Amino acid sequence: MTTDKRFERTLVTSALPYANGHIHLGHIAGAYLPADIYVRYKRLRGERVLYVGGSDEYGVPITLTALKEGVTPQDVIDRYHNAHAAAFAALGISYDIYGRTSWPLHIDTTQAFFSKLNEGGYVEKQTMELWYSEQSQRFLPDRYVKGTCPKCGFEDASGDECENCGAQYSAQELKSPRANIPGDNSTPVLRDSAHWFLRLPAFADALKTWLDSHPEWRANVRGIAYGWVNDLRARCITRDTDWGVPIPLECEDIAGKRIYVWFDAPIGYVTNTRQWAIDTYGDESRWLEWWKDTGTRLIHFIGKDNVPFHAVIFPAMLLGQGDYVLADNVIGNEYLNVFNRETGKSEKGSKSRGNMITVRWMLSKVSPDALRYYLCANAPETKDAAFDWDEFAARYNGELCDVVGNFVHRSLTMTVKNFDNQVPTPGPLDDDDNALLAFLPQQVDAVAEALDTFHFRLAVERFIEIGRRANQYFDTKAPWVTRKTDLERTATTLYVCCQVVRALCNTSAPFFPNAAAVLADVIGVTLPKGGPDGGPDGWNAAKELLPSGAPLKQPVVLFPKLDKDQIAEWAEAHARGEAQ
Ligand code: B3M
Ligand code: ZN
Repeated sequence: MTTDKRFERTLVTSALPYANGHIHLGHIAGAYLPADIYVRYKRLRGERVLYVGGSDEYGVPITLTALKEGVTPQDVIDRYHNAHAAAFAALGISYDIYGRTSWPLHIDTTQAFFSKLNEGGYVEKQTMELWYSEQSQRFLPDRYVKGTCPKCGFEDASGDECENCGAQYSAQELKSPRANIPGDNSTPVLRDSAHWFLRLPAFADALKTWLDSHPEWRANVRGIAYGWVNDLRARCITRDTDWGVPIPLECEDIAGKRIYVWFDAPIGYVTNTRQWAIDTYGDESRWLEWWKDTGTRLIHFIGKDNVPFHAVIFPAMLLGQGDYVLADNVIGNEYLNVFNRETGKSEKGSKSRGNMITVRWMLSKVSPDALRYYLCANAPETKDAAFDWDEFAARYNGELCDVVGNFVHRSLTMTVKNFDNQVPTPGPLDDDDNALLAFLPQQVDAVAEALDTFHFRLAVERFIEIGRRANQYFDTKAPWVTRKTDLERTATTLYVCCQVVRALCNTSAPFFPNAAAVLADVIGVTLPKGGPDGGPDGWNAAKELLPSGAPLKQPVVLFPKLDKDQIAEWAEAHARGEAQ
């Protein structure tokens, strides 16, 4: 079958978004919705699964935001952490814990990681030349300095990386540097600063062996990972800043320095698992099996830009601990761009263009299920995709509403009305009936196969296909006609339709949790919750038949159609930059 018997439990993580701006649809399509669908599916199967997320609350951009706004970094992270948690909850992203890297427990986890690597000889001190502002009397890490990119000439490049061409370079290479602090655009000077580096080359062989053992990963992720592993260098894991986890060393050189955000952020997955064990069981040791028992299958869901950290650097950090599991898969998604109706072209979502659509804005207009449908059906799995209002309306209205919603509604309405609010008793089954009843369990397995292999677009397409086949059947059998002439035939047709509705109910739950819950109530089935301790199998229950005589409630519209004029209005508001 589809489930891997080697594993006793699945630990799923989604990238920790920076608490420095609102969650937008690009984030959701990449790291969050696919993970949530996967986790809900696993829970429904009754498998043990834990879903860990949280906010990434350190890093230089957060202190820059605070400086610009004249507030503290704590104010910034509180604001966005709360907004993130609310946006995820509204969309039904069902974390078992949504943590924070500013938690005191995270200092403990991060420092333990650092110390263990240091003791193993994997950390080395190097003195490097960095830009220093004499006016502000401070070093200028990352975006605190701007200048001209040495590779492409872009004039707004950061200290060690160009946002325009992606080039990475050392500080001295940056041309025409200037401080980038409110009130300080002075020309900085180069000064020596001591920093600590992770000796990545020491892990090259182990990383290669591990990557070689996973030919099943997506090609994009493997390509990026091998590119890095074949060219490993020691990487700086500290910064000149006071906003970050303190460096657990006793020497003068650590003054004014903290651990680099990309070192502590993935450790946040571990911290949040520890906190979850404390909150759930009052027993911290319950986190250990999820990270250290080889029966755990660890899966990271991320956007493409985070691949090096999850497929190379964090695994090296885990290897250096000696007793952690490594990821069994890293699902790196491409980007969701934004379709511009004026130019007829897709463009990158960006703050300065004002073309981003935040989750909170979008969910003030449309239902979570509608948004989940479009972002899954149009997921940027193997290539970039784009958010396009017309396509959004066409696909949601034309597929989820017209195919699945309409089938469920018309068959349940006819059944309830003509058969006393019960699943009818069928007469003899003909070839059409048998064909559809045989198709259902096959298609439930086909949806499962797509989910097990992380093909979410295909999975939801196969789900819609159940509705398509059922509508063809309904039209062929025309129960609204036979009702007047042949009640037994009508009963048989609607009995078969009830079985389709039952299959749609359970299989829809990972994708459309709200509609699934409503429908389950109407047809009187239970959708097991599942979770970290496992539970009954509610996925294969989709293949069980609803017995004749089972009570049915009055159906409700599962997927209300979106109005064309309304869509046009929202699209215009978006074009005016109001969707931020
Ligand atoms: N915060 C970058 C991002 O949000 C970073 C991810 C951390 S995952 C441990 O894309
Ligand atoms: Zn450049």
